[in-house]
Amino acid sequence: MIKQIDACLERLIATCEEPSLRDAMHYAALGAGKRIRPRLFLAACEAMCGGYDEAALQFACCLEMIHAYSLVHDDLPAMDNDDLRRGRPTVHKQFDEATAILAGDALLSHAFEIMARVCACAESVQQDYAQTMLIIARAAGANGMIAGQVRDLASEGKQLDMDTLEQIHRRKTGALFAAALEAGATLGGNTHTQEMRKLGYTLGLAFQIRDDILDVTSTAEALGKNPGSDINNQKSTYVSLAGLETAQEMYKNISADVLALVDSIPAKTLTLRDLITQVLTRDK
Ligand code: GRG
Repeated sequence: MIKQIDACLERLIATCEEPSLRDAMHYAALGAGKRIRPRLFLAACEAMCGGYDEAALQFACCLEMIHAYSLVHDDLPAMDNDDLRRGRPTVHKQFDEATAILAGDALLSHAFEIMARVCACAESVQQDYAQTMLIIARAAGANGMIAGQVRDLASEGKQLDMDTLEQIHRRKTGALFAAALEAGATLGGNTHTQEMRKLGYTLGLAFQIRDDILDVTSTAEALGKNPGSDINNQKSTYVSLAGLETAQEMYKNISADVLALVDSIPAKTLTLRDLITQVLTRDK
């Protein structure tokens, strides 16, 4: 699945005609990331209808382009100011700040252009392309991931309570996870979409707790990014609020919730379950 996603990303980014911009977009989107969101989308689609087609692959890649843009912008000096991502220099370090801003902008707009083209070229009304696009757009936008980022930046230097922290991560990380699963299920036949959405939000929170744990227990070499970024930026994390041991206990419980949710969905979720298990046991 990852090979198909990367081949499709290559094709979609190759249509950018500006060589220096194309290079930066390629660097940002095709680095050694885990491709979790597009894989969740395709696995959800497959769970509902037994497979996925070229349109599904393109939607999946749009999710990855939106995710890649968020990483590029999040790493900028005006935000988290990180210089290592996916085991190599961040885009603004490898190129320059202006190029990083523009490559992020281009990845985001390219994703919307591709999704709009899939909708416009649809020959059949059987598959709900427009609804699939809407779910992704809503999650990426002002009431989704970006709202999470705004709240995250505003929280720097403040000691948050657990509910506020959860509300931030629900938008910043959870929204795109939930959209990947809900949109995949929508494209795959428009069933069990709300269960998939709930699963996505729960997985997103689990992912974030794991991220906070790895941030204090792992190394830059293993993670491909510098640990301690949240602490350096004076951000609250599950570990800073609850302590490492309690965060680990929370992680165990939420992981069990995630797997129970997958198992409660009456669809062919074998591939999805495998993928979710990989996400829950990740060490980078
Ligand atoms: C709109 C600028 C902007 C930001 C939105 C999503 C986000 C907010 C910022 C991205 C940075 C960040 C630390 C998000 C928290 C979730 C997280 C740990 C993302 C990293 O995702 P992985 O581990 O990354 O899936 P790879 O590199 O594997 O794709």
